[in-house]
Amino acid sequence: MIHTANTKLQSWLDIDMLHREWERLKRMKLLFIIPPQIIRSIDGIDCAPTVSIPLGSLYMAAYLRKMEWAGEMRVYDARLGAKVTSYPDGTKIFGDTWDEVANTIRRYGPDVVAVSNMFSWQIQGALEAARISKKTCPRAVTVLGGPHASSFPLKMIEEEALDYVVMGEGEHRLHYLLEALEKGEIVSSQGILGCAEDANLLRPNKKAPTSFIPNLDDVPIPAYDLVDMKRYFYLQSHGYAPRVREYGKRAVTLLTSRGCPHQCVFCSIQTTMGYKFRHHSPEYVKAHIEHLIDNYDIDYIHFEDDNFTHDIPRYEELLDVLIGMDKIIPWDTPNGVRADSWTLERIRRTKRSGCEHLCIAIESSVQRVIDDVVKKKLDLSTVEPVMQACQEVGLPLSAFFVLGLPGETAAEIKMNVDYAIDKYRRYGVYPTFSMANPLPGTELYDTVVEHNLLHGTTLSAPPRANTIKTDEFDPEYIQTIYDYANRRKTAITLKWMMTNLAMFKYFLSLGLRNKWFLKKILFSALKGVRSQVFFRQSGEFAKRI
Ligand code: B12
Ligand code: SF4
Repeated sequence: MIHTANTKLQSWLDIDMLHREWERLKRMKLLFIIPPQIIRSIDGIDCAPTVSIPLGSLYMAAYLRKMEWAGEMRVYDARLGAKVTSYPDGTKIFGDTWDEVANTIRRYGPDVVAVSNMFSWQIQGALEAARISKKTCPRAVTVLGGPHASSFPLKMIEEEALDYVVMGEGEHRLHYLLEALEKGEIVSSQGILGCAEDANLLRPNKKAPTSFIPNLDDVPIPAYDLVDMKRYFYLQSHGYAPRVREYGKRAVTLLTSRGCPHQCVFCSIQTTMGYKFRHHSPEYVKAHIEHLIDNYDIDYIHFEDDNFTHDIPRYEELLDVLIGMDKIIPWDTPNGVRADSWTLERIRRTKRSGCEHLCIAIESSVQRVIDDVVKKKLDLSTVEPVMQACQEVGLPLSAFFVLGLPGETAAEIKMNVDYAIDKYRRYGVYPTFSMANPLPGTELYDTVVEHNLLHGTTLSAPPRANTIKTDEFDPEYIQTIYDYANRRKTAITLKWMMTNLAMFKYFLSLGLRNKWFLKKILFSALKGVRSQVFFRQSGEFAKRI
């Protein structure tokens, strides 16, 4: 009797298990892919590869969970393999090899592959990942998203290996797409292109053709549990961090808002994140930070909002949150914040809340250039008092300057560099110079294309590439002035390192552990020394500036 009952129970359990297994097999499988990084070189030196937590994919995954999407998902960051492979065609990648990428896709057998691409200059890697996916798993639907896809959707949808291109924020769009695919419905929604005709659904606004999530708190805290956070911290503290100020800490990037209402000519943020400044509530930010401390023991935050200090009352509320935390977490703003809107008291509170380094975006020391060329809303007269105040409070400050925008005169570019160096001498404001880069989706890009100002053929060139020529200056001049700026900066850096032994030791230990980092440092130092010598010797060269 007992035996029969047990057998019945057993077979009932088995049926239940089989049923569950069947249900599991029926569930859609989604694979997020962050492709290996393509290594490009400038002046014969390879750009150092970097690794960072893939926030975009983790936000989308968290949103799918919140919406109780019934499928199964995995995040595959192919960069985490952290090795370099060279291919016969001369390309080099960092992370897993393309064969390993194919094997991972094959093993998981996804129904949908969601490829993420953050930088235009890395788009080839994203397209290759989609092609490999089509080859290894032809039935899987491929989707591409990220800033480049948002700027060039029509170009991207021409790619055979891509079934869909998603523009702008992906959380609600990916959810909609997955549900439509599951139900076998026709996909028709603004910002999702399955073919060129879907562009008809876009808004007429060229720069921000999609709508954006109105209430950011609707997006839950990123699904960090889907990635190996320890691996990111490990690689970041071994020289693969994009930001060097981390001192090997467990640092994270945090965004408390998205979008920016300004329209600087070189900035492409509106295409992905829109003009409207939208922010999380202070409660959300507090919960996010606490989640990261409790689960991942983080000890450093990079606030990378597009315009972190745009809304001053909300910034003050954020400071209240940071000051009120059980433990003060050190933070910085490596993406740059507004150079105005600061008072001595605000800077004091900023420091008290844990800020270890502020970075302001000045761009040019010439008001005409700021107004007419950069088109940034900034009153230059407000900047110097901020420098003085930071010096008084003892808050380290750095500043961004951009060199070589069409419309600038050669003299103005030189004035910009001299201003930056002068401000370092007087207030210790560390300068960061960039060459203007026509990012897809920007006014600068349109100007460069329209007036044929492109030097060479490389649009979406890697950072530090010199791509613009005008009647006023040629790329050689920009290179000269850039080298001049960096020559003067090298002296500053060396002095700074000597007075900061801890930093010097840290750089040295990173260099010993990571050949990319070592190369980068040696290259910068050599370039600095080379231009010191070169500038002294070559009267002709020196005359140009
Ligand atoms: C943080 C940051 C960095 C950090 C990254 C660290 C990190 N933890 O990720 C670092 C320091 C590496 C960095 C460096 C640079 N950056 Co940056 N960076 C950013 C920033 C401010 C935030 C990135 C982020 O986390 N966004 C948040 C998530 C939610 O957004 P997301 O990744 O775009 O994903 C969303 C959508 O794009 C979409 N989506 C993304 N992938 C997919 C995939 C699918 C399938 C779908 C459906 C949707 C989808 O949905 C996501 C959720 O909404 C962005 C601006 C921004 N607000 O995004 C610039 C940005 C990405 N950077 C930019 C640039 C230009 C650079 C530099 C080239 C600057 C320079 N001259 O040095 C360098 C490149 C360095 C390198 N090695 O390649 C540009 C890229 C433009 C472009 N077309 O290339 C951006 C857009 C800023 C801008 N103003 O234009 N950056
Ligand atoms: S550079 Fe900064 S201020 Fe200018 S549009 Fe971009 S995010 Fe806004």
